[in-house]
Amino acid sequence: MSLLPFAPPARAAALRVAYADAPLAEALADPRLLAAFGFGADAPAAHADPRYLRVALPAFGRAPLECWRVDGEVAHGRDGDIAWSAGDGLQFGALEIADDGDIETAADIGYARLQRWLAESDHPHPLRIWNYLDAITEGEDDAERYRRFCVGRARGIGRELAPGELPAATAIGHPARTGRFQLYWLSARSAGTPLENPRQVQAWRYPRQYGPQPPGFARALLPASGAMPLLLSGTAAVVGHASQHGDSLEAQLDEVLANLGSLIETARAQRPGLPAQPGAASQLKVYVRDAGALARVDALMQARLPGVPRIVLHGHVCRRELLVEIDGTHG
Ligand code: 3EB
Repeated sequence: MSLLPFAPPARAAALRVAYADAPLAEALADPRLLAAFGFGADAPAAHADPRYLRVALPAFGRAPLECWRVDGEVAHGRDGDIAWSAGDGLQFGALEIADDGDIETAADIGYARLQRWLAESDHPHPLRIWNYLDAITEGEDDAERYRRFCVGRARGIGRELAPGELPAATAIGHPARTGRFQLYWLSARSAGTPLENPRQVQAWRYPRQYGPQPPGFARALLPASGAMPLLLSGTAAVVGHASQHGDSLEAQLDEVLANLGSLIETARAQRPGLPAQPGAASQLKVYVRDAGALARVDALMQARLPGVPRIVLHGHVCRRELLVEIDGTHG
């Protein structure tokens, strides 16, 4: 055994995201798998292994598994209602809260639990958070469920987050009722850098017309480790703070792609090694409001970004007029 005079240099956390056409058991057999996600009704609903999570949004075609892998052995377990895994300076966690119609309370409970978990964790920095909830645009004006969700989320967090601590995020509605608010996240030992989009108003500065509580998320997050991809928040056809292009799905999709391009450009100012365009090293999840438009959106994505792995899902964006949203990873 050698006695090192200094601790070896900390290796940078490496997360690799891939969409894999592999059976779940094969993915879970990999000791470096941090998490695997199934989508739609064909995916297994649950698994004893806490690294597996199903997102019940219907998929266009047979969705692959989304696999997160790290460079190193992964530990995993359950702590009450939280399923978790950790390795290589990164932690995955997932939580579900019953939602009997009061999404404000469900979000409050979920985020209070998440804050407690992070505060006690050795991976205290949330880099990326996903929220899936029922009937996201049901209810009028400030009673709309997404707006109530934003109020409950802020109350559960319990303090104002500084712009420098905002995670990247997604909030999407289930087209069919599940009775559950699903919350999952990627957190890290090291904080990352939240990024904003120069084409968009910061979400946390949205004007009052969008609800009493502006949503607390950054448009993207650049992890501290150069071996990790850029984490892109749910991105819609919002320019400034306003939804664009009325009911033109194609124009909205092109605006979303312009927003993603702008985020990539912003990230490249700090990390020039990131690819300039979405490509084979990107993974995009495309959420489409109308089931009847799934095939068209898939074809448009194939035409615009033929080499980019994608999963097309039936899900509702948090403003009624928004027909499509994309999140993902890049680089
Ligand atoms: C938007 O640009 C679209 O409330 O966590 C995208 C990503 C959106 C995250 C959230 C909301 C959230 O405002 C909506």
